[in-house]
Amino acid sequence: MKLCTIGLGYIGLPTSIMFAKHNVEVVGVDVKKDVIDALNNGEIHIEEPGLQTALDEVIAMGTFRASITPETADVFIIAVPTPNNQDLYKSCDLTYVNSAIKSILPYLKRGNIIIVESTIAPRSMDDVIKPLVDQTGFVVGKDIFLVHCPERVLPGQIFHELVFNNRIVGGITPACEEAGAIVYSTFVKGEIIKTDARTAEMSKLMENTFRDVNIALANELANVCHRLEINVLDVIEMANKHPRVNIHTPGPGVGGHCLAVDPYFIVAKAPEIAQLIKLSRTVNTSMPQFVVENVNKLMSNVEGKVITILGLTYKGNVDDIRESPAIEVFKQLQAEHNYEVRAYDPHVKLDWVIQDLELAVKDSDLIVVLSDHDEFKEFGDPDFSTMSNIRIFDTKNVVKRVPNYVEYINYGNLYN
Ligand code: SAJ
Repeated sequence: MKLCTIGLGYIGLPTSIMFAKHNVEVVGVDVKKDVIDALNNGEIHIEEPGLQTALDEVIAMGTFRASITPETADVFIIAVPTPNNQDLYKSCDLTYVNSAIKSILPYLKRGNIIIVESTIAPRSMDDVIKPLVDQTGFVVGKDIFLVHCPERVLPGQIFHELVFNNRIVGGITPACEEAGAIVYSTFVKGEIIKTDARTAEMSKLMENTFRDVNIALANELANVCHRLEINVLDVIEMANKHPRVNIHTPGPGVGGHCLAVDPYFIVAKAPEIAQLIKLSRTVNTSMPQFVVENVNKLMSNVEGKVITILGLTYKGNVDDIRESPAIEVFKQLQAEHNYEVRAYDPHVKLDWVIQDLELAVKDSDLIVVLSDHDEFKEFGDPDFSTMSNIRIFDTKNVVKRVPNYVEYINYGNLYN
């Protein structure tokens, strides 16, 4: 089997490498020349546990190479981004998917399988993507097998989840479902569930929407408890002792290219019906403001004006800052006059991000923890005594051990 993957980002690259590890000949295609060159030189451009070792392995096996142009293959996988449009309900922007599909059309042969892994709005396969393939004259379900197989892996655990998660294979026709299932049986050990394309599209979107709505509930609860001076973290711990309750964890907001994006795809298709989904987005996008208001309160009674943010990524142990609420908090705090806002994140290599923790906290008046990196769990180092006011505001409840001279504040005791 030969596979041509379009898009070598957080999903396309690990997926390509996984197939290559299983002796599939893989050509990974991306529009970014620097990414292609780096990969062909054996260097990865994203952080993901196990990715570098796996790339080394498939390069040594000779089963993976990167290229700027697609080529003929048996299977094509589309794994390009689907951002929100800048319209009223932030609908699904299929520009990259459409151009990826168009880029492979000249290379199609009878018997080819095209799999869209990108997250897409409900009905996109039937209403937008199939018509593009129809233009070739090939008959979908007979000559070409068109499938939506949404990616559902968790960044940080991609290699494990690629193999062990269940896989939804949504075909335009039953023959397409069968063809797609065979492709994934190469390495998937979870169940391979066959269905139609529109059920696959909607179930993927609902997985992330379920999580977003649940996090919104936790964030709203944090707000209510703060107003009523109740320890929200204790409330959640206690309520979750009930066998059928699982309140999620409140935080500075919801980020990443999935939960902060996908629910809008449903809302945009049925805005007058999807009220709860819409409201949950509003609650979650309001959380950076909640953090900033509380930072202002904490800073109101100190002389100094230096704030150090720990963690800029949308969640712990990744390098991804897309839609990160931490970035939003950083921007809002910077916009407030008078503050000197510093950022420290060992996973984010940007010139304005300080890489030395002691330097970042020196003379600082408040540390605000916004990502739950493992590095923040235990602070043996650095010596916080260099701070002017020794206080930590931990929005992720991640810091488990701080020196006893540090005042530690989280959502549970913020109202004190
Ligand atoms: N978060 C909270 N409270 C929680 C859980 C998460 O505030 O209780 C925040 C995180 O800090 C982060 C955001 O939510 O900002 C999203 O993080 P996540 O770990 O829930 O999910 P993602 O975006 O990294 O990956 C999700 C996963 N979907 C589900 O768990 C249903 C993953 O399986 C999908 O493959 C991925 O979206 C995707 O690509 O769609």
